[in-house]
Amino acid sequence: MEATNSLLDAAAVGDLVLLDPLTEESLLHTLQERFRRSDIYTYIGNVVISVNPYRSLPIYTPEKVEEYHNCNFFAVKPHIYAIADDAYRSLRDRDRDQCILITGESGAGKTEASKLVMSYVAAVCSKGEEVDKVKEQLLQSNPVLEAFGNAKTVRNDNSSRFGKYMDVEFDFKGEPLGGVISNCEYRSPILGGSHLTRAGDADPCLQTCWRNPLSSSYQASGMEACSIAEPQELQEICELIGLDPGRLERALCSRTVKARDETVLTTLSVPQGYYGRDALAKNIYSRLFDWLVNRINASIQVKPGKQRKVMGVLDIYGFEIFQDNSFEQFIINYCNEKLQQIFILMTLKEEQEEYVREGIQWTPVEFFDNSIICNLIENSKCGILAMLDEECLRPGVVNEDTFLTKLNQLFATHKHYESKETQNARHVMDASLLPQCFRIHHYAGKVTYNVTGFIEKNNDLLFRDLSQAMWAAQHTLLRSLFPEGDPQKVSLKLPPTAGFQFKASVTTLMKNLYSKNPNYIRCIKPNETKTAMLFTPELVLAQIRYLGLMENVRVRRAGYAFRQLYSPFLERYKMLSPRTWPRWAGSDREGAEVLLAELAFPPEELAFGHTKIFIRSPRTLFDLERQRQERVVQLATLIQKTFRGWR
Ligand code: AOV
Ligand code: MG
Repeated sequence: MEATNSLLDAAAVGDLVLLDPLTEESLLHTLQERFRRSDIYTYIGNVVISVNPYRSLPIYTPEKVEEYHNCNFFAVKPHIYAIADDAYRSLRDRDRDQCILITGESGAGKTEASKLVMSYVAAVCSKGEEVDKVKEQLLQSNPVLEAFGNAKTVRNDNSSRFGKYMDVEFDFKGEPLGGVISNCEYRSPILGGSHLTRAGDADPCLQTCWRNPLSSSYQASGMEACSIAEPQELQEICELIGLDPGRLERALCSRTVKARDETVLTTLSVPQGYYGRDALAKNIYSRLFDWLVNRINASIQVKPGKQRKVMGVLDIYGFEIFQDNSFEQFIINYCNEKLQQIFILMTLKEEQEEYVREGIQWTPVEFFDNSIICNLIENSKCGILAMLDEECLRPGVVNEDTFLTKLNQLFATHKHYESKETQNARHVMDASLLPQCFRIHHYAGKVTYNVTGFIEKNNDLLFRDLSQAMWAAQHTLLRSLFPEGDPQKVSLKLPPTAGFQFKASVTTLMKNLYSKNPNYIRCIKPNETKTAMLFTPELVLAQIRYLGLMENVRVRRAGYAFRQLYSPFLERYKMLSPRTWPRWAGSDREGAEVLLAELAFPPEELAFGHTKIFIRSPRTLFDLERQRQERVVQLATLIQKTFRGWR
């Protein structure tokens, strides 16, 4: 095992579970040192940490695929292929559905990682005309989705503007049958829209298509009502979609409001006009994208009724802490909080299952359970999202002040909630917490959210006049994207809020993930300038915190830090006892017992499972390894002497 091999070089430890002492500094130092040696992958148990090298490394060749194919996870250097191989074999041979969860901030390498996993699995599963066709379809769906769903941003030249979850389905032999893609709307339309309007932060091509025709379309008239500034552009759009320009102009500049039995047409103010236009652009784009995903799904879907095993790959963005955090960050961080929760639950569940399988006494160990934070956000009666929905549904003029006041009252004594008021009560002076903000103590750090815009973003409404105008267009595809625009189907019910929809899709996703065996890839971005092999410690340290890596190691260490099958264990350490060296005649387990009894480690440090030996702390393992190295030197000297004697 690499970690134990490099005892004398702690910085090169390949598995952070064995890091001793475990501190933020030692963790950071290890990652930096490994990165310097082009070892971009490091484990925490079977979690892979991947640091983006920003250059192509010769570690993804067919020879490498061969090296990792059917490898022993701990016998080779940490690599994303090792986790892919482990997951695939576990799916094929042990009939366990798998999921691969890839997290990290923008530009950290998540999408690249998901492609590496997919291509590895495609390379090692069987070949044949039919299978190759399926593989091709699955792999080729990605460029199509990227063409429509990715854009250049300041953070990443090829930034995914959508969260992606893909289930790849296999038959009992491990041959791919097809798959299902879910477009997890974490960024779009909520965030997807913002890149259409922020100049210099998005694909110029997208801006030309979606920004210009509408945005230069407005001007304030004397009544502060909006009107179209460039009728020519309106004309062009309408020619493209087959719609009467007058109809679109009306829908962009006014709104039909029903009051009792009367229908009143009111003109929109300039900000309302901008809002409507942006909502329309966002809706066209995101609905088109959903349509595309559905089309791809129709071609890769597996016939119902077939027995299948599933490998899910989740490529979503990680925790975000900016200077100014709004609804988008709140939503994204909520999702990450849920992923952390599922990580804790599943890791502990897995540990527990392994202990039961191995017949070992299980003593639960204290760890931080973040359910309290998840609950603060999602509790259906009094969570922050529920409070926001309540505010959005309140008739009359709504604003964020009452929403914030309510939260401040409700959570005045909550350990993970802070407001200006509670801060004062606690005599904590922090000028950064402004009156319109609240702060949540997430598992990964404290984030201050500014509530301005929460209500509008949560409502995320498309004026009915606009959807009706789109439905009236002759363009068949466009028309089909706005079914609610059919005047026959007018419903008085308000559409669900963005927060409500998001919570529902997170819940579905969590259920799906919880039914599978998890594998984690945590991606880290080493610098802000996309520079090859540059490692900025402060930046990486921030991500170590956001990704909760320290907590990650602690959870992994909750029980026993190290475990290994008896046979390789005995093979490695048998030289430490004359009773087991050079050969042990009994069973591997008995050999390990004899050996460890002789070395006199404290009994609580060890547990003997049915097939594996468990060692509680890294210190004991290192001690074992130190003794082994000393013995190797002794033996080498002895052999040299013996040879000299022969001469
Ligand atoms: P992301 O998916 O995490 O960001 P990407 O996977 O798109 O980030 O990676 C960003 C860029 O980093 C890629 O285009 C590559 O140039 C480089 N890169 C990433 N991983 C590797 C690797 N293993 N080897 C070499 N280069 C790599 V975002 O979708 O923005 O959240 O939204
Ligand atoms: Mg991406």
